[in-house]
Amino acid sequence: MAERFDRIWHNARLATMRGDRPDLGELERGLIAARDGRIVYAGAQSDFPGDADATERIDCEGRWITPGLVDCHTHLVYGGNRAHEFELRLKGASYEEIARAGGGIVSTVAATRKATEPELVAGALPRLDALIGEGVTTVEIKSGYGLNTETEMRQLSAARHLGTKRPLAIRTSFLGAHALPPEADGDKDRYIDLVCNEMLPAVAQAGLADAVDAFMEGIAFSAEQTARIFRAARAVGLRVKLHADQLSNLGGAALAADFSALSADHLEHSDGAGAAAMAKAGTVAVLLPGAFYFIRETQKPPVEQFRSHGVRMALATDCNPGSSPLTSLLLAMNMGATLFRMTVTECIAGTTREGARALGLLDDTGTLEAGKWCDLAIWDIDRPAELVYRIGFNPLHSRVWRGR
Ligand code: DI6
Ligand code: FE
Repeated sequence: MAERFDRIWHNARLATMRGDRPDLGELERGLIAARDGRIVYAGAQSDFPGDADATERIDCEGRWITPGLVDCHTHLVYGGNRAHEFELRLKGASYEEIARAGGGIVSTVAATRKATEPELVAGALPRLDALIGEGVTTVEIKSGYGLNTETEMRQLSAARHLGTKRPLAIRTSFLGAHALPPEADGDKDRYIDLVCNEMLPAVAQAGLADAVDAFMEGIAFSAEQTARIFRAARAVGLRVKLHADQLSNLGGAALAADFSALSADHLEHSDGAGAAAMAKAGTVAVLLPGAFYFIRETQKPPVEQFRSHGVRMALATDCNPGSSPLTSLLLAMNMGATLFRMTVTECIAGTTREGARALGLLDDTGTLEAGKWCDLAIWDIDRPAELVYRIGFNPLHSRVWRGR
């Protein structure tokens, strides 16, 4: 008897992103078959049994299929916005002046603390919908605009809630060590005590976080404070990630590697030693060209060092109200190529396979392979390079999440 499938996509061109190939794993006459939300077959149409039975058959008319896109670094849930600060900056105000006048990250913390969970969800939905509209099927969302237990948990809960409102997978990261809240009176060590002893255990207990992140930087937290948080994360069984070497080189990449971090992110100021440590630990480099662009950074991440050491590179939006108000992963790909000189293959891998790897989800998504979730993006393009080459154009034809 012929095997039964829920859905078959035929007459497609596939960018399977399989394995470690230096290319996209292209297949000209490809077919994908799914059952119970998982890919059962992704390969040549000619090798697929012609008598297979399916509830639905979709003729892709030669369109390209990539894995559904993965945005592996966002701060999508927050209150208010910072458009006014942007105007002030254009008139010449410095970041410090704005911060002293109650602006900056602290203003987003104030707005987030005031917002209810439904308000946070409603505020984030248009941003999430923009990502979904470009074929995104998995999004990571961080906390870090609450900076107290109650609001951090509300932010994470809102992030989880978004996954019940839209058909996509949400992964959450607890970023209590994002900035120092005003009530901490400048005492970073005491605030880190609170993060390690109260906030993180409460978040872990409630099952609200899939990973733990921190912002290691002169204006944020030191290597020692970051290591304390990472040890606390380890104690509750959570993997870590790090905002590392964004504005200066404090050795964040190497510290992240020391703790077998899933990823180290930003990395503009990282060096060869950091890249070598990351390669050895299997820590993914998450590059965030939207933040580089928006704060008009000039120091580029050491992409050539990452390549030569064999560090995997992912690309993400870093969607946040202060340094990267970006809700287009396609634009992030174009910026990865234009600003960081990443190749087309690196940009597409960075928003599929490597994004999944940076979230610890590679067994389940990020490539077109039997056994993985059937998360697909189907594109009206003639060659995959168009996903990277165009600016501000969305060629998505349709999106499939878990086989639908
Ligand atoms: N790095 C950044 O660029 C953002 N957070 C971080 O850790 C800035 C966040 C903000 O300004 O709201
Ligand atoms: Fe970030």
